[in-house]
Amino acid sequence: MEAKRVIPFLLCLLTLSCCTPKKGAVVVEQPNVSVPAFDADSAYDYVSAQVAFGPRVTGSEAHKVCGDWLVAKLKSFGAEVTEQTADLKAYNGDRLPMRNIIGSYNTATNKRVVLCSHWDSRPWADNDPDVKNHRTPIDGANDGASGVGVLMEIARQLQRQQPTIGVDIIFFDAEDYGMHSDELDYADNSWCLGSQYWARHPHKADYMARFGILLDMVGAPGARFCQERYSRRYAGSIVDKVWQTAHTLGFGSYFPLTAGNYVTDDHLPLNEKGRIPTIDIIPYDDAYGFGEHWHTVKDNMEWIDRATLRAAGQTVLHVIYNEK
Ligand code: AHN
Ligand code: ZN
Repeated sequence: MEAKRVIPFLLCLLTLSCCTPKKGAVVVEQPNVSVPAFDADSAYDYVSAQVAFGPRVTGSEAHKVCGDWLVAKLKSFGAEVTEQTADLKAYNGDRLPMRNIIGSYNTATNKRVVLCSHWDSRPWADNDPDVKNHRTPIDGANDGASGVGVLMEIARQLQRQQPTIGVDIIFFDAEDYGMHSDELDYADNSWCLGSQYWARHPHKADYMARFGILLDMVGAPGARFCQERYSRRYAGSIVDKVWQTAHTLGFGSYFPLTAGNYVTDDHLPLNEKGRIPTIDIIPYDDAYGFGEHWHTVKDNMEWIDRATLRAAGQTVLHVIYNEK
């Protein structure tokens, strides 16, 4: 049933049960929460603005300029912005001036939810069918910019209408500097360096959140966000809540109720070190992997579809505004 028909139906039921409570019956109040409409054009523009800076490879000039833009934009959307910087080393010895960017809303409450994405882009197109591209940096329109674009639009909405809970939007750096696929050595732990750092050093002492939602590659047409396995293991009830919400809103085709695979991503340090139950909305499918454009020079604006951004963004907005 679509939302338009579900709501009057539920209201009818509520009126019937609320007006004539049986003696001793528990009356559950269901105030009608209004959820803002996610503007997919706006999210799309935030994706393309990031891509226009050039590849946001950690330590590059484009990375610095884009980071400044993200900070300024979050501030303009009324967030309290915290920046975390650290000098990290990549698995291959490259110096990584890490910069995590955190935008916080409604800091007075400790009923909090984390929304996160990585904002760096991969330094190499090492999955490209043409080996000549294996050292070329990618646009990362989907892999990186899409999740951040959706969260920027959510930030804009949070300023316009405050939900009951507090929200921390975290843009993690240095997610995608993981081991190049041509390397023969095995490098343990080369991915997700920014989120690993944050899990060890949260931006506030003793920081805790009810749960977290990671958005990764949420822009490709027809994306299928199978239920990622670590998410089910560590945050099964949040997976259920988010997928159910998506289905209620009519986005069921993007959110199949089937298990995906285990994906090493920024939600892992939050679950394992930070003890925050965190899910990953990511389009991994055993048949197609992350999609043919993944870590190739094709990961550009041509792979960004407003309908997918909306499916992810509107679903997350509903979850946030329904949190009490
Ligand atoms: C690995 O390929 C190890 N993890 C996938 C996580 C990822 C990469 N997300 C974006 N790029
Ligand atoms: Zn990647």
